[in-house]
Amino acid sequence: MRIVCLAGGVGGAKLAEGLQQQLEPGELTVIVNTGDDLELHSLLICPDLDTVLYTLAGIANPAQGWGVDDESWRVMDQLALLGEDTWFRLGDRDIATHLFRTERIRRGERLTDISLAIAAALGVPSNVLPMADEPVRTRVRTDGGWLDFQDYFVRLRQLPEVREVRYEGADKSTVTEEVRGALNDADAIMLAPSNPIVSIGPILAVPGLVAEVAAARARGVAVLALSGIVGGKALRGPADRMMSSLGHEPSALGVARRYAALGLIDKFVLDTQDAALEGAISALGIGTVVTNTVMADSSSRANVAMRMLAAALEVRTAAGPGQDG
Ligand code: FO1
Repeated sequence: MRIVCLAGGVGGAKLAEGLQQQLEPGELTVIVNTGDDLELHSLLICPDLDTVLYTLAGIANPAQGWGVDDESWRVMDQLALLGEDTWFRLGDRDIATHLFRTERIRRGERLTDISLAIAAALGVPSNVLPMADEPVRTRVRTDGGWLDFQDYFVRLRQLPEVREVRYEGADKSTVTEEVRGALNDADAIMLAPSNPIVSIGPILAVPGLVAEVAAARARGVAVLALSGIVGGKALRGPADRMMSSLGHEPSALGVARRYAALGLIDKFVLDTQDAALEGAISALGIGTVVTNTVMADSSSRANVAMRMLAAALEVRTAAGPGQDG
C-alpha cells in the first residue's frame, strides 16, 4: 500500500514511525511542513523535516522528541561564551545536518533533493519530502506584534495569545514533482495529529496541494485525519490555545470541522476519550473511527497506524470495485 502522510514535527513523526513499521520500504512518503524553518548562525534549520528524518532513522532524542539522541552541546556552550543568543538549542550532531543542508542550498540544490540525500544517508526506508522547495515562513501576530514562528514557539515558550497566522512565501511556493507524484500514486493520504493551524496549515497553503488531494479523493483514494487534540487538550504544543484564540473550538470536533470545511477528508480518527464527539463529527458528513490515539511508545504508534490503515481500506472497499488502479 502506498501511503502519503502530511506531517508537522513531533506528533507527525510518531504517526509516520507507526506507518513505517507497518509498510514495506518505499511505501511511505511523508510530506513535511517547512513553515517552521529558520536561518540562524548562518545555517538553514528545518525543524520538522529533521524531526521526521531523525524519528524514522531511529536516532531521535526520545525525551525531547526533536533533535538527535546521544547529543552533546559543545558548540552551543562555546557560542554562549562568545555572547551569542543560544535560546534555540542546536546539538553538535544536529549541527552536522544543518551544515550539510546549508552548503547544498548555497550550491543551488533543491531542498527536496537534500532531504532525500539525508534520508538515504541515515538509512530511512521512507521518502521524506519538504512540502515545497521555495521558502515558506509561518509568522504569528500576538498583542506584541508579528513574530517569527520559532521566536513565538521556543523563545517565548508559546505564551502569547496568537491573534493571526500567516504563511509568508506560500503564495509563491509550488507543488514539487515528487509531492505530486506521491499524491498521484497514493492508495491513502493521512493527515497526522499535528497542529492543524501551524503544522498542517502551511502544507495545505502550498497552491495546488489541496487540489491534488481532492483529485486523489475523486479517484477513490481514502483521506483520513487524526486529531492531535484529545479531551480538549493538545497532546503537545499550543494547538488547543491557538484554536481558541483564532475562534475555533479547541477540541477534536474543532479540528474535524476545519478539515471538513476544506472538503478534504473521508474519515476522522478520534480518541476514545472524545467518543461523545462522534455524533457531531459524523454530522459533518465524514466517517469516524474511535480508538486509542495516544502514541506514547513504539507499539502504540504501530497500533494507531494499523487502525488507520484498516480504516483506509474500509473507505476503498466502500467506494466499490474499479477504484483500485
Ligand atoms: N524546541 C524547543 O523547545 N527548544 C529548542 O531549543 C529547540 C531547538 C531545536 C533545534 C532543532 C530542531 O530541529 C528542533 C528544535 N526544537 C526546539 C523543536 C522545534 O522548535 C519544534 O519541534 C517545531 O518547530 C514545532 O513543530
